Amino acid sequence: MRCRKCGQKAAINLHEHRLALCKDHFLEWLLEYTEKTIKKYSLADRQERIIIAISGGKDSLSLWDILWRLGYKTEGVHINLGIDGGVKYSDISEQFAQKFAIERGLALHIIDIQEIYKKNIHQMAAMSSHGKQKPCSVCGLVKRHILNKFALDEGYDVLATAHNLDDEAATLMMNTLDWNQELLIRQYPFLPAQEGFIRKIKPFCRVYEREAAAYALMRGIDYVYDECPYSQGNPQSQVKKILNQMELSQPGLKLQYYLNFLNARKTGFFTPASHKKSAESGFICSQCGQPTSHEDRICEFCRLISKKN
Ligand code: Q46
Ligand code: ZN
Ligand code: ZN
Repeated sequence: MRCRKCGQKAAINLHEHRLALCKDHFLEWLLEYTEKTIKKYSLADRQERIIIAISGGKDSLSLWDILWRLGYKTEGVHINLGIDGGVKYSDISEQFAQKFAIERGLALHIIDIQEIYKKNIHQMAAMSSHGKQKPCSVCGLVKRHILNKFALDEGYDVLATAHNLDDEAATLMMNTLDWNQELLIRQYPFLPAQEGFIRKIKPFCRVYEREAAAYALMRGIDYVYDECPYSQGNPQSQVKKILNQMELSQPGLKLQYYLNFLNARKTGFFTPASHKKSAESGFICSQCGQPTSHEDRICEFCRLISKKN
């Protein structure tokens, strides 16, 4: 297998694009492809201050490296959730994020929830009826709240997350399995700013997880290899396995599935106009100032952290 651009031995075969590339041309290609995604969906421009959510994994560090190389104004924010899982998962993730930022002279902000809220994510989850078995839904709520608050308080223009195509396709499948209109409406490469919400973008939404991993390896980026100990067996990883099976016999299936959904939106399906009410709006939380759907004006996050053990 030869690189289509230079004829050297190919390092990766991008089946969905029918394109084989050597290491140098793949690194160049992923930068161009990410830039095309940013332009296609008008995600950001080079004057804007972008804050990127950095987990310390392959996706977020590859995304940061690419946006930095493309000349976007970026800083990173990492949330230490206090997850141990026998491998000191959170502390090691933080170390990889720090190392990456120091090597490139980039600013990384660390938010340690144990320092601020005196509880790690297990303890927060144990206080919620949603989190008794697994902390993921509480973890999602906490991360969304903290990232939004930090980005608004510090005056960034936009919050970027490294959700990749595998994440988006799995989310889409889960949202269609129960026809969750609220979530289908919100699923797009960007979410516009609203009162109390920063604009959010996903520049890797068309990038396969294996491509983000290949980029990190070929670029020599050190990242945390271990998955979060809670990721195994969660519904999203089960759906990912099914989609991976299907992709094996039909290369490009995930990309087509996601892009066809975006095309369907253009014709009016699952667009904000087709469904008027947003889930997280209506009232302002009296404690943190962020939007909430609760009439008593206390948002889900503030309810959670005010609970006693
Ligand atoms: S970090 Fe948090 Fe994920 Fe771990 S506890 Fe679940 S949600 S799996 S992306
Ligand atoms: Zn080449
Ligand atoms: Zn609140």
